[in-house]
Formats: sequence, C-alpha cells, structure tokens
Amino acid sequence: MIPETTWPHEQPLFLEEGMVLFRKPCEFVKSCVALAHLPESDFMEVAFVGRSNVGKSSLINALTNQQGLARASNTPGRTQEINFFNLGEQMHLVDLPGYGYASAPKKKVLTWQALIRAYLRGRPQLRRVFVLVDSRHGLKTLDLDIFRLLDEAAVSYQVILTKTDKISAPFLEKVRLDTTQRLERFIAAYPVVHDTSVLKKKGMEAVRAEIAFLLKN
Ligand SMILES: Nc1nc2c(ncn2[C@@H]2O[C@H](COP(=O)(O)OP(=O)(O)OP(=O)(O)O)[C@@H](O)[C@H]2O)c(=O)[nH]1
Ligand SMILES: [Mg+2]
Repeated sequence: MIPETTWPHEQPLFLEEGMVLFRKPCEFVKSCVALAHLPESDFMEVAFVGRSNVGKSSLINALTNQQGLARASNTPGRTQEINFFNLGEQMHLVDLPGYGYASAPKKKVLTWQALIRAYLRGRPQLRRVFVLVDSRHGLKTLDLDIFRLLDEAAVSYQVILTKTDKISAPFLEKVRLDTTQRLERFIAAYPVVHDTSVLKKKGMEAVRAEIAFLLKN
C-alpha cells in the first residue's frame, strides 16, 4: 500500500514507467519560429524553459539518452526556435529558446521572449512546464517573471535545478530549500524541486517518473 503522501517520483510504479517511456524512440518533429507553425497534434506536451545556457537542451538529451537530439552548446542562445520532439508516439518534449540574455541581437531575443510567452500562455495540451534553474545561481528575476506568467495562465510548473555537479552538497541543500520556500508564494508551482546533473547523470529517473505520471493521469 502506497502512503498518500508519496510523490509520483518516489513511487516504484512511475519510476519504472518513466524508464520504459524514455527507452522509446524520441524523434525531432519540427522547429517553430511562430505560433502558427506549432504542431497540430493533441499529444500531451511538457516544456523545458529557463534562462539562456541553463541546460535545457542538455537535459532533454540526457533524459532520452540521445546525445545530439536537442542541440546544446556553450554559447548562450543556442536554441533559437521552439523545438518539438516526439517521445514514443505518445507525447511531445518541447525545447524552448533561452529566456532573457543570450549571445544574440537584442531584437532576436525580444522576438523569442514574445514567442515563448505566447506558447506558454496559450497551449492547451501543455501539461507541465519545467523551469530549469542553474543551481549555482538560484532563482533570478527572469525566473520569477516566468512563474508569474504561468500563475496567470494557470499552467502547472516545476523547478529543476541544473548543473549540481558544480556545487557542494551543503550548497545544493541551501539552494533547494531556498527555492522550495520561495515557490510557496506561487499558486501554480508544483512543490517538489528536482536537482539534476547531466554530467553525473543525476536526477534523471525522478524527472522521467514525473513525466510518466503526467502521461498516465
Ligand atoms: N557541468 C555541467 N554542465 C552542463 C550541465 N548541463 C548542461 N551543461 C552545459 O551547459 C551549457 C549549456 O547547455 P545547453 O543545454 O545548451 O543550455 P540551454 O539552456 O539549452 O541553452 P540555450 O538554448 O542557449 O538557452 C553546455 O556547455 C552544456 O554542456 C550539467 O549538468 N553539468
Ligand atoms: Mg537550448
């Protein structure tokens, strides 16, 4: 019997289903620079959003075990479109451009921001937004802007701390606690904060389980 307080990512059922789901083929569907180009499919979507260079594309590659599926790079501003990936003919993973600063012309960055905001606000099949936050830096103003936008749009979101291989365990605990506490003020925020390292392959099972749970429910 599973206690009611057990989160999906702690349940063997969803850990197993997450593993099975992410072993399925994951294929690039399309890149979109305008809302009119979004796929018409009504597959459930989960999107990865966050500041430039935080590790969105790398996390998609690590979750799917497919290096090079989503293009990642050291240069902030690598992802320039909304990229859709079909996972197991069951759902879409959505890789968004970086929110805010990027090594790209200001006009382009503003265009991405408008596109990201429009997508996040108006996509009925979007079941959860994973807001990636660099564990070295914690929450920044741009992250809080995304939270407010998602609160207003009543879209469920969840924070994933990235690059935890770059910080000590005590520092991670501090950032995680601080992040969890600050999220309490935001109504559409899912209260569990995950921590991940693509380099150390840490935290992947939990994120896969969250997604498997969403797909099932
Ligand atoms: N050490 C470490 N580096 C990481 C990790 N995840 C991503 N990186 C590095 O961070 C840089 C940015 O990664 P991306 O995945 O391209 O980041 P992004 O958020 O998609 O960036 P944009 O598309 O430009 O917004 C790359 O050099 C990655 O190798 C991690 O867990 N640990
Ligand atoms: Mg990217």
